[in-house]
Amino acid sequence: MFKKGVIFFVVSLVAAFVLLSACSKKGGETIKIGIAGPMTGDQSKMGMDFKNGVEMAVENWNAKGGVLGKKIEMVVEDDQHDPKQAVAIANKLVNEGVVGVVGHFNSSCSIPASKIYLDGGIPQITPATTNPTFTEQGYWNVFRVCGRDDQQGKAAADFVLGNLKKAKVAILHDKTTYGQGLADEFRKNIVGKADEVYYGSIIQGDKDFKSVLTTIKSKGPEVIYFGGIYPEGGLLLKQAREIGLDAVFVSGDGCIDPKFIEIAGTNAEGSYFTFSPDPESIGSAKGFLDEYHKKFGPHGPYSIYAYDAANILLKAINDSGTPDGRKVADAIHKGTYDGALGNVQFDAKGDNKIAHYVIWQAKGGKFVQVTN
Ligand code: ABU
Repeated sequence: MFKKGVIFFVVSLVAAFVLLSACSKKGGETIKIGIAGPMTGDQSKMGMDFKNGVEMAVENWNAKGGVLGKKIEMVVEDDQHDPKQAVAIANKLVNEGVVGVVGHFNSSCSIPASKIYLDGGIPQITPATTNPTFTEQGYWNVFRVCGRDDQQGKAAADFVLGNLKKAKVAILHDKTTYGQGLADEFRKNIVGKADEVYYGSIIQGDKDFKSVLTTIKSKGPEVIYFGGIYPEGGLLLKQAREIGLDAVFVSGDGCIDPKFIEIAGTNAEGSYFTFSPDPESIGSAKGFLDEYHKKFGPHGPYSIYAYDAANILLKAINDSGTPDGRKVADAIHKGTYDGALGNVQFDAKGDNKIAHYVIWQAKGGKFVQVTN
């Protein structure tokens, strides 16, 4: 009994110390914001797109004097798309005294990290995490600028059934929170309307998918729907074509990056993807695109989302007049933000009220929006 009391006292003391030291760091010379994502490894293109988008927003704010009378400092951390590493860097960011975090990319990282940010009392805005669980946990501190996989999976199923009019479908995912979640949302929406000839998984990081693809080929699908990210998606498609599996390849936002085409080569041609509308057709995105292209070259799918996420966070710090995380999150909830993507407002859960999915296709070595 005594021992339990002592342990509780020590744990409380350590927690109070960590929180106090994070709070005192918030009162430093600069306002720190965290940027978290896969900065190295096979998904680092996404992390770099995040970093570039946030950097542009921060430079613009700093050019106008920063926020709360202080310069803004970026603290960039690499989660290597590994959930354990995501928790470790989330703790690091909280201890570093960041006022809020833009990140992570992967749902499997954003979800466990969100609890650390919640306990640390800071808001987290993800530009790209689409698994519904992220905003279904009842946390006050989570926001997403992008849409959700229940919307995205339905959009893909509607397209396969209504536009492609395909009836024999194979479904494959990478066993991640995002990949399996998205595949299951797609599956939910084709049940009773199409013939599911195969449902299965691959392992993220594997390079040879010919065995599973040979099994899928024997089932004669007209469509392969893949829930996963471009390193595996590009290879899957390339190897499918190599074994003569010519089903139409359909996937989600995790595959819509030039890296996918780089990996799949000309085999990418004709495949379909769900994603949000092309920023090139959004008037409010023009300034962002011009500046980004000049600074960094071509934008990635989520560069603009990271830019808007950073601006939303910085505007909320400015509007609330304090680095206090709870007050900043309240300001994000109450605010309406006219950014590069247009108007962004969040519902009570932290989801973007106006998120819309359209269909894109790989054509002539690039991605082209094909539906509205
Ligand atoms: N939404 C695309 C991939 C990121 C994620 O895991 O949600």
